[in-house]
Amino acid sequence: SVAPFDHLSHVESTSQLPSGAGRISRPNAVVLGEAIAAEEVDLVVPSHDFSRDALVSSPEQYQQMYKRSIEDPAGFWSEIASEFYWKERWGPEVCSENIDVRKGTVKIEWFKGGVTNICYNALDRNIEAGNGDKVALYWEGNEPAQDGQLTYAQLLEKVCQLANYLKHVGVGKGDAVVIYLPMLMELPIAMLACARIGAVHSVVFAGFSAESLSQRIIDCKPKVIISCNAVRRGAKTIHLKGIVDNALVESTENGVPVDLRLIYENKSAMDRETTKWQEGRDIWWQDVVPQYPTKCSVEWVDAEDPLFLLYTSGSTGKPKGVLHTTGGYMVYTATTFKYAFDYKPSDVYWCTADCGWITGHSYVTYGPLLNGATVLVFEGAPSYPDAGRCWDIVDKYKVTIFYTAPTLVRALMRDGDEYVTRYSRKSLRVLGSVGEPINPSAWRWFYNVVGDSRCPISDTWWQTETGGFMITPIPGAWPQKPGSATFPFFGIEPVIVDEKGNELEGECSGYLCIKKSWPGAFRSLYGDHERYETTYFKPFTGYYFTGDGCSRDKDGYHWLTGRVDDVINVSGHRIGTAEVESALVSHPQCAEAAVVGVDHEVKGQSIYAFVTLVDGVPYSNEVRKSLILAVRSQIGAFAAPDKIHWAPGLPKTRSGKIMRRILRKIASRQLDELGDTSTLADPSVVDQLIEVSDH
Ligand code: 6R9
Repeated sequence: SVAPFDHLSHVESTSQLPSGAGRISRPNAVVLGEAIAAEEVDLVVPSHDFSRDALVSSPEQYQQMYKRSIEDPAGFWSEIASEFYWKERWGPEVCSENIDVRKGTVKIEWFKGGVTNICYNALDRNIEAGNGDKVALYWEGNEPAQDGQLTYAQLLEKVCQLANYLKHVGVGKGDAVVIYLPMLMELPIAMLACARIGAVHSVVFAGFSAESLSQRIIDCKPKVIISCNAVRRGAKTIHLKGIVDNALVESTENGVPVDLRLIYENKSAMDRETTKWQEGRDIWWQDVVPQYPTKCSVEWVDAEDPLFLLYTSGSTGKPKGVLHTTGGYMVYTATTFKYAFDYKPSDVYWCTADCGWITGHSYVTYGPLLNGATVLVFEGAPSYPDAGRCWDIVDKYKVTIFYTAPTLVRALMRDGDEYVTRYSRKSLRVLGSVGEPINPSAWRWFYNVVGDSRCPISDTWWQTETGGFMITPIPGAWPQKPGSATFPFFGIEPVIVDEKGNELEGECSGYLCIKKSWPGAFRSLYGDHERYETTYFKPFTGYYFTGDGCSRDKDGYHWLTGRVDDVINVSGHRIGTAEVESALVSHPQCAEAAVVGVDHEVKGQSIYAFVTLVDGVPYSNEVRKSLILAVRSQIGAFAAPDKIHWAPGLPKTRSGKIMRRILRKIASRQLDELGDTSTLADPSVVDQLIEVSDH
């Protein structure tokens, strides 16, 4: 069915009613603007005012657009693509694809034959439309007093200077450039400069170890690496240049020396005198780039020419180089940004993700700038100097759209409401969540406390591989349910299948797959198309397999349950780790929880939960019992954890993802198989956990 909204016809007209009349006949629905009680199973209905001004104002309107996008994808996407500048228009076939391995090689192409440039569309096009003096980037440093800004015209000049330099040193179309930078404005500048000259950027998150960096360098063989000498994060100084040096020793030994290292002098963290330097090979950005002209001609590229590689970890083996191309990615990131955040030209948008992850690619750099938006880039840590920093920044820049991860929401929730309520936050209009399922209690806190029960939350489900949002609320269009990513974006046909690949209908739960391609889909894994097919298109033939579990409720809402590799099977009951975690975290004394499965003789697997309690609550048997009771009462006795392991901290990547691989090893006491822990935000957490479990 292309009409996931039929069942909601009873709320379709709320946006036409006078303000306040949106309270629909369901007793458990609230209008946007009302606080939500912790246990309410609810629909949060958009207010009259929000819907009236929204790009998509009603379920009906969404339905019409969605239907069109599925029935006539070529027409739907061509119309949108026509809003961009194309040197040459694409050919007659807007999309050609084969995602069925039985029919041959998997191949996805959008706007083939079209010739364009994403940097031109993000900058020059917006300047020509009269937005040259609009702020493109605000920058807030690690210390509250450090800041800066660039208008669209100024940003273009900076991008052109770097693009000219790169061309001068021999970087051309199709060449790889590795970028290892923190959240300085130079990071999006470097991405855009590569795009302008047709070079392929590969941003490596500046929290990765030398070993991870060298692995990526060896794989993509860049002509240049762009980095900086050091960065301050919170109270720490991190010597990035030293990490680059070590990575390059390793890559050189593996036959991949990188002869040119362009290093930005990040003065607030470290000056050049104290930076270890090799004359001739290392070049200071500030010494060369500003000498180049502020205009740089555009390298026009085919829609299917590569734009970037971004490495992401699989469950096994070396990191995969996810390859995105130009035209489809451009159209898709711009469109998803616009609708999922109900973008208005007056918005000030802040996404807390780092450009080292896909969220920073699509929703710090490309999606917002393609819309001519004002984007805030934040270098620091959200809890420095204290837990109120985010709201201080929101007030300082009058941020209207705030997009973050559930892990940050839960951390801030744990620090207490006063850090939030001390600030006005009046400018906020729309909130966003990404990276993992947001548990309903964190959703409610985000909604009630941060958003003052005024701002809809776009819980955007998507992946590095998908390029942009796949399942996401469109605020203003439909009622939300705390914890649900709601409905598919335009052009996306999600299906839920069972183990055998049969599509399930109605209320169901299973593996989430996608039918047909979409413009932002990745086109390959760099240098390993076979792995691309095996990982994503072979598990369920005829579909793209996401690796996520998902259920659909009776109203058609989608509930992501986490990676299927994190699903636990206890006595034949399939239990999502996220479900158990959500139950644990709903306990008032639980700050955070991570659940893994361990082998069990009788039950197949049993549930093992790592739990961090709220600051000041003593760890006791009483609390342990009441935590188990919370799971029993919210899910069922079968889901009760067999073991609760007190965790002073959880092993997380710097992007906030819990590394369950490590927890599984600790839970099953395979301590000599912990593997690489260098990408953890705080590797010492692991030792603490092992110590605790010895008691
Ligand atoms: C964008 C990003 C992808 C995996 C994905 C899923 C999880 C992301 C989510 C979500 C539930 C959401 N995920 N967003 N789960 N609700 N709103 O995070 O990309 O780093 O590749 O991770 O993250 O499990 O499969 P990536």
